[in-house]
Amino acid sequence: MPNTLRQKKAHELFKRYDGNPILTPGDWPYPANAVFNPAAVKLNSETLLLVRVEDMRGFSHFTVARSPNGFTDWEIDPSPTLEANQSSREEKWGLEDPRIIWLNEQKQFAITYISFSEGGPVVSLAITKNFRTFARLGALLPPEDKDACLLPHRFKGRFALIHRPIVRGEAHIWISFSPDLKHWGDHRPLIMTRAGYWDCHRVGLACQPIETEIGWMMFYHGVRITSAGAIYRLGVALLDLQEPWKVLRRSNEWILGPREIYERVGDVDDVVFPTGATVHKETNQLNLYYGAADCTVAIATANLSDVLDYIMSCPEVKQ
Ligand code: BMA
Repeated sequence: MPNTLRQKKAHELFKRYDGNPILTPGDWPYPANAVFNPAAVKLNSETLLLVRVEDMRGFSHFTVARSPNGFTDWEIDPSPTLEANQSSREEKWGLEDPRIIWLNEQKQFAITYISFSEGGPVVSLAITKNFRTFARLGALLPPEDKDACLLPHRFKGRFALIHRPIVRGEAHIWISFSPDLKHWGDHRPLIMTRAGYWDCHRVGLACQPIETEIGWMMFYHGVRITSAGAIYRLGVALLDLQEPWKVLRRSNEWILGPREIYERVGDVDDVVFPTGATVHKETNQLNLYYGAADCTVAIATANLSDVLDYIMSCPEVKQ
């Protein structure tokens, strides 16, 4: 049963916060060119963002920003929280686009992020209990690969990683499996680009997948390249809860796209790029954190049941 009288349309699901953008380079305690594409997690009654910060050389690192309500009063670490080890070839050109999940078995947070190596972007993993000290577990798969997140537990004995390798120049979302978080295999395509649609050129995971009663709610970004450049928009799919390599539903329409000036104009125009979300059970609210035009952090909120109703109205996927 829909929870509202009229089911919301794709573009009505998310409401942008009036105070957007919530974090800008001007808020930063040290010089920064851009602050964007943050991972998000709830930690002790606070919202913690691990924000990608681009320095004045064009290299990125991560800095923690904490807020009591997820919207305002951000307390930003005074210096970078997690930086690239630039003497390693793997991290030579910085760290980008983190996603966070809680690993049930390890009882630690897992951060999947991109190390920009000399050979291209690689998916890397670090774990932490407190976002102060981190254990780096290294690169998981060879370049070129981006937009990755682990799922929080094993499936039939194996961990699962959603990621976006470039294969023969094509950019589809894949899922891979590992017995130990180190050796990855059984790679399978999950969500493919769609000729003609808004997501025809590239797709990639957006925020961490969200576990619901009816499946994993998986937001993803889709790219169309136009004569004026690329447009990054957001879509949603539903993965099977026990067998997440099965896609159950996928939206035909995008649900959030560049519209406001802070999304339309920046270092890279026309980009909404969600990389983190928090779910607030008391209010059934989903807070989606996204990079806007590769410059600032913005937030849009949705009612979780509205999104689920919407996904269930989307076409079933035949695999
Ligand atoms: C993607 C990533 C993101 C970036 C986006 C838009 O490929 O590199 O970090 O926000 O492009 O420029």
